[in-house]
Amino acid sequence: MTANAPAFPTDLPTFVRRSTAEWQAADASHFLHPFTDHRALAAKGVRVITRGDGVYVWDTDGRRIFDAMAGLWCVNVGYGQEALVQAATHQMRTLPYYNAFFQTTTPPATALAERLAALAPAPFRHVFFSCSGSEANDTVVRLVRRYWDLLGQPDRKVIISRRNAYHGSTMAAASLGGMAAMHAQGGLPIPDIVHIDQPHFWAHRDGAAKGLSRDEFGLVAARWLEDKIAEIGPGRIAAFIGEPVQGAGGVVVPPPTYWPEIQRICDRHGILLVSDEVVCGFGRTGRWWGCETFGTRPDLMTFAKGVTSGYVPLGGVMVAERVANALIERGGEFEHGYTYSGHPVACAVALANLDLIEQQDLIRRVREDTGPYVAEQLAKLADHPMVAEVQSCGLMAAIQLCRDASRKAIAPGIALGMACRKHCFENGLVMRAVGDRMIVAPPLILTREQVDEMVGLIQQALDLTEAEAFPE
Ligand code: PXG
Repeated sequence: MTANAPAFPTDLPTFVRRSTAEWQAADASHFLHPFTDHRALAAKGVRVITRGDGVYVWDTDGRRIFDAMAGLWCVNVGYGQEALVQAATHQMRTLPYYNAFFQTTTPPATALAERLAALAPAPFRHVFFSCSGSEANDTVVRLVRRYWDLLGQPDRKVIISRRNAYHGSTMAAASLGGMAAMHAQGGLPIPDIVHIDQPHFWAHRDGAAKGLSRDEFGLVAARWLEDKIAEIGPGRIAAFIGEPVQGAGGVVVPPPTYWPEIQRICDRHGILLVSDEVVCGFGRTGRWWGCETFGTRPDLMTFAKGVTSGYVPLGGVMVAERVANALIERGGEFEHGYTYSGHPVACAVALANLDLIEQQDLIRRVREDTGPYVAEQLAKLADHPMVAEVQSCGLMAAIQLCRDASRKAIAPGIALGMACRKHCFENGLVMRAVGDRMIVAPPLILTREQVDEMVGLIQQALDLTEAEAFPE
């Protein structure tokens, strides 16, 4: 594809053929977007993305944009994969929908359950399907409480999570999440969900991490879990949940000492460990599951996004034997489920997506080639005056912007991350800003040449941000 390819392929349905301004007017009038200040968006005008190919998307003005966020951490196999389209088309023709309630299934749902069990670490042989990561994490809250009830320990209700974690936007998932702004809207968290601080070396540099090595800080941060367990009482704790690498919180890669210590503490108190693999699963960290990169043995793993590369919505919970056995052998009916649990079209697309990941050897490529190459290339940015630290893990990376670049006075009132993000968009790059931390998570099909292109675009955005934030 060239940079000047038309915005609209000629075979698109006619409803797509509107000008950018027409789309913006219709959108401002009718579409309440997620996580959006609607008044600000209406004033500015929404960006309309019309199509994608590989690692690129195009907008209604025909501009090509390098999608270094893989949509929203999900388009792992990149855009335009015909095998996924074929799988969806075939399944829609054969059987577009049937439910998994009332003692029925469909071939794609059962085949995907079997396939996921084979891909997951040994104790996982069962899966519960949802349509999203939020619903998967809601399912976790019900599952862990049900588990402890079945084991005759109904007092174990409390789930410990982390500040600045993101686990979704439904009532339970937003409660598990540690986003203060989300809790402030709607009276969250729901009861019996508590939070400890995150293993964020940079954020704690003037506090808990001061004077410590990363490894030392990893142990300190893990022991916040032990402190919380002692405070509440071990007999009341049901589970601990965490993303192997916090994604939406800013690609916070924990010190290598952190997760093994968390595992030790969970084992010691017999509490369930839940790994939220919604972002880290399906190759993002260079292994099928993020917990494999960090050496934990969770009891539950939630997933979504990369399971279908975002082509259609699907999520779920991998349930290890310990929990599955209790549910199956002692449980009777588990009063929980969604109309679209195990949706046959979504499951068929997931199977084709997993085939593609395997055929293209994407996970090994991330682990041994593109992941290390991204780390190497981004490390070169560490000397840029705007950059305070660079962190990466597989194909997810963070660039912490620096407020005292060049030791010049910073422009008053400037939001560095937002300024940098604006320069990225203007130069044809999607990079997310979390405060002053810039993050990327490109499609796993990324080539070395595309890594060079992405890092070049990031460098340009940093130069422009520096010029804006630190004028002479
Ligand atoms: N867990 C994690 C780790 C996530 O990143 C969810 C659960 C919820 O998944 P659903 O499918 O319900 O959205 C997510 C979602 C961002 C951003 O700004 C990230 C997500 C969603 C929206 C925005 O980076 N991740």
